[in-house]
Amino acid sequence: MEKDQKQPYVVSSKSRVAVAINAASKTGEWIKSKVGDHRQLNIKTSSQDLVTEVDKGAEQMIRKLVQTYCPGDEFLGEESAGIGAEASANAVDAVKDAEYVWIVDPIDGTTNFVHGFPYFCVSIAVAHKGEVIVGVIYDPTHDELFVAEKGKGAYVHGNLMKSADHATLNESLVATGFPPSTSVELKTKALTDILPKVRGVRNVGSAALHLAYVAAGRIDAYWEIGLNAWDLAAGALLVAESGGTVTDVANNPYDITVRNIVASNGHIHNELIQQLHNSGLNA
Ligand code: 2AM
Ligand code: CA
Repeated sequence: MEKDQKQPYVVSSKSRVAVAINAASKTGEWIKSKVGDHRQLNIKTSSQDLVTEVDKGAEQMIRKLVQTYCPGDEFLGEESAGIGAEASANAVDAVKDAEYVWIVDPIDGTTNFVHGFPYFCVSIAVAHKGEVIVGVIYDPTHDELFVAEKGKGAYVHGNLMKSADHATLNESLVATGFPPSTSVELKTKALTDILPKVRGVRNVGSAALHLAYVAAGRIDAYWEIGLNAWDLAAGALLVAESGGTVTDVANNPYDITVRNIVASNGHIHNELIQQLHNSGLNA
């Protein structure tokens, strides 16, 4: 009896969502307290690709919570995965068949965090045998918690989210991003081609927030080329659970190896994919 009482408390798979919410909100509050107060700014692949001690500390906080409550689960975090596209792809490959893997971006939007531009978030997903089953995104500046569980819908502040209803590109507000890993020519061609065809184009600098905003119906679609699993996994589930569509740019269904993302309200998906193909984005 006494021995049992000393066993660590291990959550069931259902409660992984509770651990993810707890980790995202605690870590997000700490990150917010560090805006304007980071000490080390290190460059990863270029001066557009940054990391601070806050990114690393935040990842450690989340890792410790996962180890405490879900020992045995695998962990894939941006700051421990290795730098560069190849290292990222290898890190995803190593865990994609795991029973449970936590896919974590401790700060999505690090450049914004460094500059005090108030759009960054914590992104935490759990995949079961490669399928994302939990997605939690917390934006501490706006105190917005986005939560999705596979088959149970997507919520913000506890309210069910539904992606937007707009049926054509010309009535749609869309978003994209410009990660340093992708060719300037491809990014700008897609952007200049689509600008006259949509209501507007936004870029807040965080892939995870763009996906959360598609789920919330605030924007109709989002695409970006050259991202990593941790930027996308939680947000992809939010979009799918809010009734939207998530694929790669070739229109294959989303999985955790996807790097070129197209997420939409569903109604404009094919029109957007065609538009991107016409601009030379097709693989
Ligand atoms: P990050 O802040 O976690 O690095 C902005 O266009 C998006 O691109 C952000 O979600 C950002 O995530 C991501 N990003 C930034 N640098 C990147 C890089 N070198 N490779 C891939 N994605 C990157
Ligand atoms: Ca990051």
